Amino acid sequence: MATLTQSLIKFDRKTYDDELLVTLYKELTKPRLFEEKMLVLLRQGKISKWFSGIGQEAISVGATLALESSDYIFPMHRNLGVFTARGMDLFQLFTQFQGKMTGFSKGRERSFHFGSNPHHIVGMISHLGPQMSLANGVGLAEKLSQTKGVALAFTGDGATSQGEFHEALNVAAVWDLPVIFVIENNAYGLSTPISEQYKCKDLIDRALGYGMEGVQIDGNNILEVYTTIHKYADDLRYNPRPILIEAMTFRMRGHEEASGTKYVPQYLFDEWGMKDPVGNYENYLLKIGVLTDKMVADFKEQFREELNIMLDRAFQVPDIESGKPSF
Ligand SMILES: Cc1ncc(C[n+]2csc(CCOP(=O)(O)OP(=O)(O)O)c2C)c(N)n1
Repeated sequence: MATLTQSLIKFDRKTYDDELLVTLYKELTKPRLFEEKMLVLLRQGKISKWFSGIGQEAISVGATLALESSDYIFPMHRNLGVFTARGMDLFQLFTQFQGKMTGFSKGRERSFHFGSNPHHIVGMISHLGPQMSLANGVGLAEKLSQTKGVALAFTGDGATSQGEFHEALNVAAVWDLPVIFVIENNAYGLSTPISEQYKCKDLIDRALGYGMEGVQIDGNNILEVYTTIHKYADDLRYNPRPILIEAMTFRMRGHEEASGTKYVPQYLFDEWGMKDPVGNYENYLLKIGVLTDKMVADFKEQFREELNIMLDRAFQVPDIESGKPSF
């Protein structure tokens, strides 16, 4: 994990108590530690494919913790933090990523294209855009049944160029559906930079065209993500309408781990590395005395140990094809 000497992100704790700040820290750090483990396994040939969300964790985690656990979330391929922040069982997650029967989708889909109804998480649709229309369906059901729930759909900057993005946002606006659309603008859609992706200045400029509110936030600032989504979610429950949120961030690794990053200039990694969401938030909490070095070290050690135990258990589960443990 990046060790930063100073905080480059301006955090505002508002009236949040220490307990909430620490919960946000722990949940923010979990997907990072989880992923660091997965990247090692990938290099050892023990998992076959991985989409990294390193550097984008504040969006998944901040959004998930800002919602009620009954609100439906529609994650994409870089939203590991949604699964961990919703408290999904780590053993089951590992077996999901290994394509085993004990995974959430019983050996199908493997990484990221899975959901879990008990967790109110709808599995990612590979075509990217249709997620947003499905979120509309949930928003409509919530509105008609007056259950006061909201739906939240994630999308990347690349997927905003798909027809379904426009259709979904238009319908959501016309029908006043309680749906939060979160664009994770991480500067690249595979190898296409945003300068070749859209011509408007910012993606929230599109909100005006659909007749909805749009707000741009620092996607690396967990407190800003949490505060913004919490505020809108609470409001949408009583005043249903869609919101477009553009969370600015950066994809710190390749599109997927095998595809490399040759087309990304090094200075962008350097600049965004300094804005690391985990390291900066950790520094901030250390500085204001909410965390101590010992609390940080103990938490990381404990969580890494839990990951190792769950991973060992997951490897023992028989592989569907061979009927034997994996390793
Ligand atoms: C219709 C369609 N075209 C292409 C792909 C392959 N694909 C999967 S993710 C992706 C990049 C999407 O970029 P973006 O929406 O910016 O999300 P990011 O990967 O940057 O998080 C592509 C091209 C796909 N899944 N579906």
